Amino acid sequence: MATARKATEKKAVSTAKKKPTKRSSTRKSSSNDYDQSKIQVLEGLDAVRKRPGMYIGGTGSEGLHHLVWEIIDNGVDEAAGGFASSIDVTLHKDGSIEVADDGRGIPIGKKPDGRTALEVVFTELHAGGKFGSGAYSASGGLHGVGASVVNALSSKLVTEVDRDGFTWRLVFLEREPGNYLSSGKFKPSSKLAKVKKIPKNRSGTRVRFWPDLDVFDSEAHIESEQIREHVARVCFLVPGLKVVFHDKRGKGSKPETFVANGGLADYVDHLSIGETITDIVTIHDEATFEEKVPVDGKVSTVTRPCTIDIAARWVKGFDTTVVSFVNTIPTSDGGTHVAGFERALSRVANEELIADAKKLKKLAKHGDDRATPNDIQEGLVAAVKVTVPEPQFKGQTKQELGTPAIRNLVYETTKSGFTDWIAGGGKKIQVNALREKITQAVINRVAAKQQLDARRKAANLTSTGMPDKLADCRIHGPDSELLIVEGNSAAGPAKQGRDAETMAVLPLRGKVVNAGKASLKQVIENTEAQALITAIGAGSGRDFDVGQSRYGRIIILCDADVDGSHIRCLLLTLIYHHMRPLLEAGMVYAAQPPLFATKHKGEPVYAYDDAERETISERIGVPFEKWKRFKGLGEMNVDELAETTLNPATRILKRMNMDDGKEAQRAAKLFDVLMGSDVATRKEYIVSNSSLIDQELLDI
Ligand code: TTJ
Repeated sequence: MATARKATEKKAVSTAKKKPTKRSSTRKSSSNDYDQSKIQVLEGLDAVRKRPGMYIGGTGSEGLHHLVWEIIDNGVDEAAGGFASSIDVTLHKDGSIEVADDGRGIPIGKKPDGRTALEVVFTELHAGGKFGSGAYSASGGLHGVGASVVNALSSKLVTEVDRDGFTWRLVFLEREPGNYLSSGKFKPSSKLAKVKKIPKNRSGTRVRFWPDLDVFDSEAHIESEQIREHVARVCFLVPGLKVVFHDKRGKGSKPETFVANGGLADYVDHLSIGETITDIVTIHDEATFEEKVPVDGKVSTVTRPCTIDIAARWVKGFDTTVVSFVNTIPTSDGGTHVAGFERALSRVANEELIADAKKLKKLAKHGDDRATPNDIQEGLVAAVKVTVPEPQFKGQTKQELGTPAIRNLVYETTKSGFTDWIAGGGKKIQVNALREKITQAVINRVAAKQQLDARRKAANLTSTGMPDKLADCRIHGPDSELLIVEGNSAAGPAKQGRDAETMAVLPLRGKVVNAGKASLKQVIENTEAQALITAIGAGSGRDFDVGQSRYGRIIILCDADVDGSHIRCLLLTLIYHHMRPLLEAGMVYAAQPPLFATKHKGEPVYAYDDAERETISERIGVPFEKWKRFKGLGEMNVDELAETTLNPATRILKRMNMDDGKEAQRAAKLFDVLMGSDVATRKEYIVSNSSLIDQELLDI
C-alpha cells in the first residue's frame, strides 16, 4: 500500500456506455402531479429527520461518519464497476464534506415529470438501487442508506455532474432542489444550472454537503483517522483505485493519496503481524451458479456470474484473522463464502498436508490425528471476497452472506488453489513449515486436553479442588465477586478488608502467560492462568459456560504503575482468549485505586490523579506536602484499601468490554516486544502506544 503525500490533479476518464434508466412513466405529467410528488418527497425526507437513528445509527460522530461513507461508497461503486478510477475526499474548514469521482456522472436527462435522475437520487428514499448503485452496490446491506438520507440530514447539499461537455449543478437548500441566481438569491426549481463548458470526454460526479447542525449532537465530529481507515479498505477492495484524501480543517494539511495495486494481497500483508511462515497465496476464479428469484410474482431460475478472490498466508503467531467481503461490503459475520473457504482448508490440510506426518502416527491410534479448523487456522491471515449481483444477506445485522450456492463455489476454488500450492505452487520450505505448524497445533491441543482431564480428575479428589491461595467467599452467585490481586503485599489487607461473605481474593504470585501468543498447552501449564480458570470454575475456550461462573464479577486489582498495567493487560488478554463470554456479559472490571491520600477534618480524602489532587487541594486548603502518594496497593492499610477498592459504596470500578480485551492484547504484545530493551524507551513506547494505559497514572 503506497501512500504518497502530494497534491494530485483529477484526470478525465473516457465515458463508458450509458445504461438506460428503467424508470420511465407513461403517465402524462401535470403541475398538480409535480406538486404532489414534491410534497411526498419532503414527507419522505422528514421521516428520516424524525428518526435519524433508524437510518444512520445515531446523531453522534458515528452517524456523521455514516453520511460520509454513503457518499464515498457511491463513488466506490462506480469505480468497482470499472467506470471511475479516482475519488477525491475533502473535509472543508466550514464543516462540509466533498466527494468527487471521475465516473460516468449521475444521469441528468429529464424524466416525464420534469425531474432529473440527479434530483431523484437525492430526494427519494432508496432510489440508490436504480442509479448510483447497481446490483453490485457497495452501499448495500445495512450501510446503504441512500444519498437521499444524506440530503435529508444536511442543511445544504451541492451536487455537480460533468457530462456531455458541461458541468451541471443542482443545489439542495434545506432539502429543496434549486439553484442560486447571480443575485445570490436561491430559486427553487428542478432545472439544473449549466455552470461551465468542459472537454466533451470529461465526466464525473461531485457532492458537497453540510451536515445539519440541528440534527447532529454538538460533539459530533469527523475523525480523519476513520476516513483513512475506510478509504484504505476501499482501496484494498478495488485494486488500482486512487483515493486522494485532504483534511483541510487544520493548518498546513496536505492531500494524501491511497492506492493498493495488489488488492487483497496488499490487505493481507497489511494485516500480517510478526514473522511469516508462508508467502501470500492468491486464488482467483470465475464461475456461475443458478439462483431462484421471484420475477413479477413468479419464481424463475437465473444464472449468476460470480468471481472469487482469496489471499491468505500463515504467520508465526496463534491468532486467526479472516476478513471477508461481498462486492465491496464487509461481511463481519462471515457467511457462505467464508464457510466454503474454511471447509476447503480443513479438507486439504488434513488430506494433502498432514496425512502422512510421522509425528501424528502415535495419535492416530485414538483417532486424534486430525487437525480441527482451529488447529489449521492458528496464525492464518486471510481475505475472502466474492463478487455477485444481488447478494442475500442474513443475520440480525445483515453482515453475513446467505446465498447458499456460494459455499460450494468457494469450497472448490479454495480446494484446488490450496492443493496446487501444496503440490508445487508454493515454495517447498514454506509448505513444510506449514505442515510442521499445523502438526504441532494438533499435538499441543491433544496434550493440553489430556492434562486438563487429568487435572480435573485430580481436582475432584481433593476437598474443594480450588487453588490453595484462593481465599474464597462463602456465598457464590451473581452478587459475589472475585478480586484478583497483584502481589502478596496487597493480598493480606485485601483479605482482611473484604466482606468474606461475598468477596473472594486470588493473589497472583508468578508470571501470567501472554495468552495472545501462547499455545493452549502453554496457557494450561501456566500456574496463574490455571488458578484463575479453576477459581472461576466455568471451564475455558469453547467449553466455557458463563452460567457456571462461581462469581458474578471478576475484579482486577493492580498497582497504578507500568508493571501493574502489564499484569492487567495479561489478565484481560487471558480472559479475552479463554473466557471471552465474561467480557461479553460485562462481568469483568478493573479497580481504579487512588494515587494520593490526605486527611481533612480527620476524614481521609483521596485523589485519583494529579489534576484531582490539585482541585481538591484548592477546595479544602491542604498543601501538596500533606498528601501521601501510594506507590502501590501494598502501601495502603486495611482501611484505605477497604474504602477505595473494596467497599462498593465508595470504590471506583471500570467495566471492561470487548474493545478493552482487544486493546489489552495489543498492549500485551507491545510489552512483549519491548521487554529487555532499554527500560526508559520501552516505557515511553508502551505508554504512548496504548490507550488502555492511563499515562497520567504512570510512575515514570
Ligand atoms: C448510473 O448509471 C448511469 C451512469 O451513471 C451511473 C451513476 O449514477 N454513477 C455515479 C454515481 N457515479 N458517481 C456517483 C455518485 C458519486 C458520489 C460522490 C455521490 C453519489 C450520490 C453518487
